[in-house]
Amino acid sequence: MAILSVLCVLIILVVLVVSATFFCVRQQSHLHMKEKLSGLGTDTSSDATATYQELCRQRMAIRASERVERPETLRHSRLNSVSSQFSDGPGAGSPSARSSTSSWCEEPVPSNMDISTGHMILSYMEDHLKDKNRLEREWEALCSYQAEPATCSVAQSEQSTRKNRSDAVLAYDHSRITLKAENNHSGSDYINASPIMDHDPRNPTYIASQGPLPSTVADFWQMVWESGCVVVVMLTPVSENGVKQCHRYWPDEGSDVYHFYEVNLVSEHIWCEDFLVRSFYLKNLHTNETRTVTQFHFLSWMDRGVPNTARTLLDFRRKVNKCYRGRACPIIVHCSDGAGRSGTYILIDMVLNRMAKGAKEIDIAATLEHLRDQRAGMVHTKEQFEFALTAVAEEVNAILKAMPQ
Ligand SMILES: *[C@@H]1O[C@H](CO)[C@@H](O)[C@H](O)[C@H]1NC(C)=O
Ligand SMILES: *[C@@H]1O[C@H](CO)[C@@H](O)[C@H](O)[C@H]1NC(C)=O
Ligand SMILES: CC(=O)N[C@H]1CO[C@H](CO)[C@@H](O)[C@@H]1O
Repeated sequence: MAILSVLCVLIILVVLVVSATFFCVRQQSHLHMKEKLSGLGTDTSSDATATYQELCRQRMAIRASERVERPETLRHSRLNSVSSQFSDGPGAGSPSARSSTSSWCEEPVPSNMDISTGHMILSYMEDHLKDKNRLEREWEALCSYQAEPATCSVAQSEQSTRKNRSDAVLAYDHSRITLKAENNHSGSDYINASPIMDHDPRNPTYIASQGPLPSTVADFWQMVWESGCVVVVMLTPVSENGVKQCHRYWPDEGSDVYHFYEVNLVSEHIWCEDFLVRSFYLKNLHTNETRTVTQFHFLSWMDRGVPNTARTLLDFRRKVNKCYRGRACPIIVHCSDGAGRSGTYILIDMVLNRMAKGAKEIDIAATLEHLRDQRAGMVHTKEQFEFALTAVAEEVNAILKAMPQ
């Protein structure tokens, strides 16, 4: 009996101490928050933004006829007439493909976040960004991180060699996308692409893939088909200073057939200088089944670099996720090698999604190690890692600002 009451008293004491600590931490992060808000506020609301929006409005006016269509609309009402509605050149689209409004707008910031979590994350980010040594140390530790297991015997086999764009990023044996053998085009189930899991170990949230080579375009569409993918995120220009980054794996206009996948370019909509959206109608010629695939193409992110502003990439991400709307299929993310820019994008998206789902603790470095367990070389440079931190902080800041006070 005595032991029991002592235990009870102890438990009550522990609970009291824990809540007191939590309260203090909260108070502190509120303070941090105030500073942070004033700090970040300056770089988002300048004339640069106005100029940028004006530029986009102008673009939009020119390309008003090319607005991207909602995939549902396509599936339900355009199924029979898809081949008649390519809208490639300005003004060339059929009237039914046009949308009445054409003003450029940034995707609104979602406002579903636990406010104290937001504040804690912001001060965590702030500490990282202020203390360059801390960032340096963290990056060094990440550089020496060894994924285990890390064998790539299939990727290195003679059959697969010509399917790798670079030998720096290969798919691990334990974490690679396998193409269905019965559909095999090239006598191999290998493609340089890795499933990336978040929480659910059976269903990948993303597929990180290298940009297709001329010889792997059919494999790429096979992967799109077999994974049930409806959204593709492309983060590289087709070529950069004359260096090929990715084969143009879609038709310039009309349709092309890759092995037995027919791809129709339905629309191409330029949102702004930095990115555009294409809508494809994909048909499996063996079964006659069809699907709409939307490709979001970010144009101004160079190999081993970072985007010009976090704001643009964040708006791009919101548009991707609005189109995706929490479906069950993985999002295919690719750049050239499918690891540097792709890893940075996935890191940002994964962290922000976890936060939106109410995660109380976010460790970006640990999240990156989790990504590197699944694909080699995710996030190539310290600048890219720092960019991911900045982008997360900026989005949290925007979400907090958008919340009712
Ligand atoms: C691919 O298909 C061919 C016949 O169509 C077959 O001989 C070969 O074994 C298949 N390859 C794989 C990896 O399943
Ligand atoms: C697919 O469509 C074509 C032409 O409409 C038809 O000849 C073929 O039998 C269809 N195949 C299947 C598997 O339904
Ligand atoms: C390890 C490996 O097979 N690497 C090859 C992947 O493909 C590229 C381009 O074809 C080759 O240069 C690599 O040697």
